Amino acid sequence: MTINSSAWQTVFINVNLATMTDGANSYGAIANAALAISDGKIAWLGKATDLPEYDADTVKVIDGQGKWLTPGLVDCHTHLVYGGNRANEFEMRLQGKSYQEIANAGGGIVSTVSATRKASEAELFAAALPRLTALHQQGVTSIEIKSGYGLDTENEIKMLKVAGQLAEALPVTIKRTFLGAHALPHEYKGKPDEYVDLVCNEMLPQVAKENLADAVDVFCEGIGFSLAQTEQVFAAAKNHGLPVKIHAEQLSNLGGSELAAKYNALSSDHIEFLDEAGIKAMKAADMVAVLLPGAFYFLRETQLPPMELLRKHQVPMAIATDSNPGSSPISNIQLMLNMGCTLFRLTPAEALAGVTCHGAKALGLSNKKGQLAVGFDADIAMWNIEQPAELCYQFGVNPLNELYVAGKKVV
Ligand code: DI6
Ligand code: FE
Repeated sequence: MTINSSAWQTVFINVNLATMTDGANSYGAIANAALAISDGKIAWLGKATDLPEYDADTVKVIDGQGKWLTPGLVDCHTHLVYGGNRANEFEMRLQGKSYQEIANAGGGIVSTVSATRKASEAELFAAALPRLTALHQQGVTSIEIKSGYGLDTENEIKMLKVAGQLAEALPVTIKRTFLGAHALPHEYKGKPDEYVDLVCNEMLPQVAKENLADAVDVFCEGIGFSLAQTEQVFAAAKNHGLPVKIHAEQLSNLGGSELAAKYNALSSDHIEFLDEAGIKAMKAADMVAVLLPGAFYFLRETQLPPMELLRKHQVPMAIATDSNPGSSPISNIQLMLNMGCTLFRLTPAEALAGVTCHGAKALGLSNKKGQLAVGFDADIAMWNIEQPAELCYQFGVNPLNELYVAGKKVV
């Protein structure tokens, strides 16, 4: 292959690379490396001793002084646009009430729905921006944001528009997910099928028409939507050419992951109660298992996701914050890396793959994000660390040194 170094704009020298091109098997590390960028893409990478000649007068040279580069991080599951907060429910849970009891008593998701409906676009934007900024400052360059606290056409669209505005405000790639089937709004109490009809026949067509979502999600759970209702939403999504994903097997096993596999879903998320049949179906459908240790921690769950079986069947595991007001009020990706290891017993390489290559796959971005590889987007984090495991080992001190998006320095 001939290398056209005259097209390079930037070259990193004196760096170590965690390329994350080997899945969760290893960091894909290259020590004493260099990396070149051309037109926002990675144009070359390898051992420093193999670096082709380039014109140091026209290329910007960045001396990394031995720091590590990883792909920009991916947070593939968040609900970070919402009104209000639920600290009151946190107190109730500390006094012994369960998440389900609070939801059944009219709290939970629907209490955030009231606050979100009341908030203007500007107010929702102002509340979400610090959460997104915090993640971005920790190296996140791609993120998913779900709707699901509007639960009517107008307010679901309002949330998705705010998610779009966030993408204008910060140099972060934002994938939007329509989660109209998140909970039953109070005005449809006792009429879940009518609500699902509204989701399928009014909300989803409008969202698709206005191009406001990249995917469709359903909360398939005893306190959410049944398997049959979930399938109705998936069928409607398919009609509109939108990929699906699912909140499944979080509190019980309804078989949501297997259903999602039938629809070639991008991912099944939470999955503490997932069984081997579901795992096999996910593998056959090339899905990602998205683990959300923040929700597991915050709800003080005890049922661990089936990591051993996921490994055995080589289902790629992503990790995400699930940033939301009820079950994971957390906008900290480093904490998730740490919890992925301490709570879910992932190896640091598995955890890092979870927020890079596998997180990107969960968003349908596996061919351009989440790896340091030639032709991939030059979304690159530079870290003040001596070894990649440090990213999972500590939190509280931000090891991010610099962040690049499409080859431009943004932090
Ligand atoms: N599972 C979750 O973890 C979030 N949504 C869902 O379906 C929690 C949403 C909330 O409690 O506000
Ligand atoms: Fe969630």
